[in-house]
Amino acid sequence: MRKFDSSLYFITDSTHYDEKEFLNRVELALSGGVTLMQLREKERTTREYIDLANKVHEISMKYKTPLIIDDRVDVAMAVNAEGVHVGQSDMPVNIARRIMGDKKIIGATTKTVPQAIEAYNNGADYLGVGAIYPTTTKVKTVLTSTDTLREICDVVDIPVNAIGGLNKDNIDILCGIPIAGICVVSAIMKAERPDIAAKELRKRAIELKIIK
Ligand code: TZP
Ligand code: MG
Repeated sequence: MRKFDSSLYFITDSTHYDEKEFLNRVELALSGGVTLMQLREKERTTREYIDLANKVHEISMKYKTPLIIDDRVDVAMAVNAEGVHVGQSDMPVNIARRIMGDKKIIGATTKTVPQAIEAYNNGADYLGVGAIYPTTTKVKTVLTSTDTLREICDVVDIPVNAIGGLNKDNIDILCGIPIAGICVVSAIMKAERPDIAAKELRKRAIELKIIK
């Protein structure tokens, strides 16, 4: 597995939901057509992270959607997820690659051109770039300009996804930038109907020719 489609990349946030409601929302999002999914947990113990990841993986496999685990190579390997996503203070991409092997997807957060070049040279399969807009999701981040996003797309030869505060009413800012896809948390996670939200977001991004 290293072939993947990052055009509609959904990142989870379980903080406001009990497990049943969370898993239900994950399944709705998958049924709405997300193409790649990331389980992102910041507060759980290792055992809790593994336990939830196993449950989420069971659902994502039903939809044949690759599951990426945020931050933790060990958790990704423990549940045989399709990949891992690392940030600038997580395990470096080249070390994650050495541990995980060639078959796993490794994504990296990069906010500047030098960071993007480094992750690319270290063997990243895709980059997440942002935050494009301020976000309400709990994250330590700064804003990345669309000029920087465009420059990153120009200098690396792997899929680049935009992230941060994106929703169907503001993604027009990405028009004409050769990104591979968009990453969202709130626009799907917090929607009344995650399945409809995913569908509408995809439709709008296709209409705007941001994704295919
Ligand atoms: N990295 C940069 S912004 C962000 C992450 C994980 C959160 C995006 O969440 P939302 O709700 O789509 O703004
Ligand atoms: Mg991280």
